[in-house]
Amino acid sequence: DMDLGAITTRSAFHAKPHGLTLQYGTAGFRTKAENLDHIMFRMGLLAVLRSKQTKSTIGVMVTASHNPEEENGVKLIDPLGEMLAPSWEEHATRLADAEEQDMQRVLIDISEKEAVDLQQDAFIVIGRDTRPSSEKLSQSVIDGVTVIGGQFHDYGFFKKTPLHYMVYCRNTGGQYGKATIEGYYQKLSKAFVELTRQASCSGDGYRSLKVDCANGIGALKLREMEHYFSQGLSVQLFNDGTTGKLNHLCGADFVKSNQQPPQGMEMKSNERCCSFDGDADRIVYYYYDTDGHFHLIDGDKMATLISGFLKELLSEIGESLNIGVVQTAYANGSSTRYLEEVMKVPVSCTQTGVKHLHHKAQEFDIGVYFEANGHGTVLFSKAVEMKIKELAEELEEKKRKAAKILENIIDLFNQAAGDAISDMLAIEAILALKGLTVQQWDAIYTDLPNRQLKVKVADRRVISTTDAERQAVTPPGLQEAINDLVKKYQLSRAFVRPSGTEDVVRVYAEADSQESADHLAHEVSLAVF
Ligand code: 16G
Ligand code: ZN
Repeated sequence: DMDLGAITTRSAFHAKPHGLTLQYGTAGFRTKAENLDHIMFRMGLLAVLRSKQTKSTIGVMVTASHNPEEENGVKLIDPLGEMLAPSWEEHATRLADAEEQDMQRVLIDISEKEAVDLQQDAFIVIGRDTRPSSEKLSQSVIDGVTVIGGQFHDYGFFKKTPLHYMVYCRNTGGQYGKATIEGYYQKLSKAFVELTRQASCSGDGYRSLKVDCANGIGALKLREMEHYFSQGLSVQLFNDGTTGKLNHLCGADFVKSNQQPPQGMEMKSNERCCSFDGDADRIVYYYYDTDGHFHLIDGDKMATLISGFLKELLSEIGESLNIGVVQTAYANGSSTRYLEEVMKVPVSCTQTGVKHLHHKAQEFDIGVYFEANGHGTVLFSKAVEMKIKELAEELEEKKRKAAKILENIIDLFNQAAGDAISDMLAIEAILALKGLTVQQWDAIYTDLPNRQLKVKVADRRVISTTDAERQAVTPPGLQEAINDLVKKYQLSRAFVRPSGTEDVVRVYAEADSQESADHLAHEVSLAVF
């Protein structure tokens, strides 16, 4: 049983700041690190209840990804490496908001509602990012886990992104690869090296890439695993955390939202470069052309490259497996048009946040999902995995070759959640196999000029949306105002949505010229007030 007395006593050491209310949002809880201690303790408690209920290992990750260094956050990872189930997000919010004297009641209530077997063992795995506040906060998680009788393993700071993968492996009996960091790195690298070997007859063989690590975890991870894949790719790291501040003027989020290169990186024209975000689950590519123009290659173009490549392989093996791409409202209009009209790939649109895309992608035999900001991966159904294994033994040479490539591609994509390194290796392998330069990849289609803005408002929750966030429902009149503004421009589109990670409203606009996109975004942001 739960020792409620002990929980209450411990909880006093993790007191909730008075009047603070927080919501479990798109990426868990996020706010200033100094306001998170009680949240961490309570999420430790909640993770144990979830573990008992699912009879599985649950993950707790302490990170605020691309947010400023002073902020932090926490999210729970469900048994198959997925984001926490929605009903439990509500429990998380309730538990976080409970005043000290109500905690016991809320805990009992959650246990009863979810029919948690309190006799059941619980096991929690914990990971954290490199923020200065993360270590102490993860101690508070552990405090919560242990006081309610859970066991745990702390993977420490350099092992964050694969935490999804670790949770998945522990719960699927290791059939998906060894549940160690080492095993994960090796599996990815082996698949990558085999693919580049298959490519070396066509491509230029040796490849190199510049990587901006946002002064975050990606640098540590790359340094650890580099030697496993160095036969196929040499990486040169920038913003590796030795001097700069996390996500400050660098990283995938900075590059994508400012549409400019990170500071601290030396770029020559036509050199292929990429940026991770601080926790290394996003990646964007870019280069300077010979005229000195900066070209960004975002998640949409990665999805296009990958799905095009997979479609070619499928036609070579002659299987009619269905492949689909999942995007969000932020996807550039040109990418959606290209995928649907030229590549004839079905495209779905979901709300922002990996869990929504992930869920939708599971509906396809092969589901490619990417947010424009560079979060994404590819999911393969069990049936596809089995079919491909069979075909890899096939006698006919062409089919067998294609199936072998697919086998490695399946190994390369992290099926539990996107990971910048796994995506990077997959992209590098595909470029090598297809013999494409970064310019040729970029030229698949031309992005519509676009602009993102954030607007501070008194209460961002007055804005609610529908149709995968493309239409505003409230406040009344807002959508009509946006419609009228959009009509003034060519090839235009705009939407607003409340952020799930910051106290702002986000505005997105695209149009036929940068000037029009900027104007439209500005006008829409005025309409939000
Ligand atoms: C979180 C989400 C990311 C999304 C972003 C949007 C995960 C793992 N991360 O970082 O997918 O793009 O939030 O932030 O789901 P926003 O709601 O502030 O625009
Ligand atoms: Zn991230």
